[in-house]
Amino acid sequence: MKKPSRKDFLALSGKKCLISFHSGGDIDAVGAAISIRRKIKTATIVAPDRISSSARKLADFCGEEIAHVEKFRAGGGAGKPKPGSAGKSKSGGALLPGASYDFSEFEHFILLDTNSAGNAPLASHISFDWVIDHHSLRSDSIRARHSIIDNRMSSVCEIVAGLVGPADSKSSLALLCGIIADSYYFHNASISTFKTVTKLLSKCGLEYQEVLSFVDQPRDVASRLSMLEACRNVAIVHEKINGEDIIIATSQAAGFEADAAVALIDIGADISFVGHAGKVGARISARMRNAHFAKLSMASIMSKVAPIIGGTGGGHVCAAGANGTEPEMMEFALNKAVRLAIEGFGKQ
Ligand SMILES: [Mn+2]
Repeated sequence: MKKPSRKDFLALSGKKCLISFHSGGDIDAVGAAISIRRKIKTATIVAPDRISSSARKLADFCGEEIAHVEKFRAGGGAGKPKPGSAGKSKSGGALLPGASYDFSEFEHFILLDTNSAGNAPLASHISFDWVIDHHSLRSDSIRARHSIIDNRMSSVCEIVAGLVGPADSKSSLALLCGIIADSYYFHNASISTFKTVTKLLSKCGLEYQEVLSFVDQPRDVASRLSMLEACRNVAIVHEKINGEDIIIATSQAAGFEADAAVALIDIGADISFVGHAGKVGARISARMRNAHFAKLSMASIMSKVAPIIGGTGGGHVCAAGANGTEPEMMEFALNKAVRLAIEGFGKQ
């Protein structure tokens, strides 16, 4: 399939487009959505559920409305949402199981920052014709007519910056925020990332420190509680492999498992696996310190572990995830992930 071009993308101008992203929209997903909406003025951003506090601050600053999915519920929607109100309703703005939704007013559907049907709740109601993402392909990848999936990119914002560029200063700011956050403050960046960032920074009209204030939002209380809870429940494996000390931390959290996995790396683990066993679903987040780059891939471990929890997994070398439908298998899946990581190190 031919990679879509800037011209293909700009052909969406004037069309009724729906822009969405993965569950728990972060500043990369929402930043890219804002930037595209400012280019395609006839587009609407629809969040499948809650968005992060930093994403909400960015959307409010840019004056961008992020619509609730509730607005599109067939037979009695919640009415027009206020700007930046996504995630503030009783249901958290999330899709309700069993409810039907009417998105027939839209001609095109754009999915950002994920290619996995399991991670994009709207994929069960919508057939996305555009998928733009920087995660590796998964076995439940959505096959869109136009798809740009490049896991060498730091962020979906970097891909969007290269594809269409920013429409204005706020669009530049939105793209910058996503790149800074998802490159983990340029830990995972290329020369081209820095070139893009220089252009965006000169266009956004703000100093770098001011841009950082959007990315460095105090975390949601629920996220902080989850990180602390993950620390309390942590199981530690310390192995000496080929003369090297390897610390692997595993834990379970009530949510925000990606934040918890990052927190465990920050306090000393080389690799972390944090699971969330919910009432109906199971998710695992895997993280690895950059120092072990190229030795082992978290994406590959997650794709092998995912079938245990009845789902799919993938991502990047240092950051990956899995989701499935069998939470009761979580303990077993986490143990398997640890075994695969140790085996992987042993093979070096
Ligand atoms: Mn991203």
